[in-house]
Amino acid sequence: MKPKLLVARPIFQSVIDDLSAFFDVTSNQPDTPWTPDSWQQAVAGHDAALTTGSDPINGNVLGTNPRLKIAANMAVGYNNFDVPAMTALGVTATNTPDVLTETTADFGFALLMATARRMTESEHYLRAGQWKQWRYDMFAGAEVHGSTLGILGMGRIGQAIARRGAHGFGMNVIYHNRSQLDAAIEIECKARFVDKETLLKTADHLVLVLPYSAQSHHAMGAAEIALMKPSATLINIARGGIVDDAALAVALKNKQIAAAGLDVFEGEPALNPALLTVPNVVLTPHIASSTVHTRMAMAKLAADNLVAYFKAGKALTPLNQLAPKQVDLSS
Ligand code: 8YV
Repeated sequence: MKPKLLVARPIFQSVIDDLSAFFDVTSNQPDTPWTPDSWQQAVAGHDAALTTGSDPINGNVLGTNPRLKIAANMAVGYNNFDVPAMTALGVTATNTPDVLTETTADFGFALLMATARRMTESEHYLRAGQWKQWRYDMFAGAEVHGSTLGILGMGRIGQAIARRGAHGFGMNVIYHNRSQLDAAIEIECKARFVDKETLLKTADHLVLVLPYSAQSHHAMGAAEIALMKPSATLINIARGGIVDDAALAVALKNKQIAAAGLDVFEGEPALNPALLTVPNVVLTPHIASSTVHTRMAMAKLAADNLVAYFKAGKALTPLNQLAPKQVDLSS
């Protein structure tokens, strides 16, 4: 009997077709929204789940679904997983590292540029028919080339953004991270480690690329934003909750910082309504990894993790190291 797989959200049909060779697949291709209860019930009776960043695998879901052996997240971030609880119950967790690094860094840089150069604000003005004549100070933004790029969280995506800034735009790159990177990586990224306060005070453009956790919750709150330069921009492509969005909206309104570019939000897809009332913010709906090629690579890696687990007893990109759970497919 094939293992039973639940695919939580719509994905490429070709990936579903490939998975169907190995699994008895139940797929939410119509994208019916889950409630906590319906999600918990849906996972029940499945050996495996292919999840996205909004589908929780936590104590409640695990507690009522003893059959679950693996959850493969189609995302590099995995704050929707309670990995310690999964590990304790022998449930393998996987994510999709590497395949989205460069694409997400491209988007981070695009958002930085759109924010610094006020691209969406000026487009709205143009579309509203307000452009009557040229003016010397029209949508005058901040310089990108040669400026100081600050990166908070210097993992794979942070490093890819640093390379773009240093090598492509001649930026002076500084970063802060839980630990300082090896000298060879710092040299390659032309990036210099500084403490968080120096980072916030010095950056002309600050990009957040750190994982979300209890420790990083509101890592950028009112006090941290207050340390930034009035001319600075703040870019969040990491996770909602890292920035205190209410405090940011106030800071943008008061021009405490010049502008922000946000791809992720606290409580998304809902937004703090105050963010919609300030013009100096570029808002995108969590699309940093969204190119056709990269989303396909993410879906395939999530699928390959599932197949490898059941075929070879070991996932390709596991987040926890476990002996595979007894695979009993008789029921
Ligand atoms: C995902 C992301 O598309 O990989 C991540 O961590 O934030 C995005 O690339 C999103 O989480 C949906 O799974």
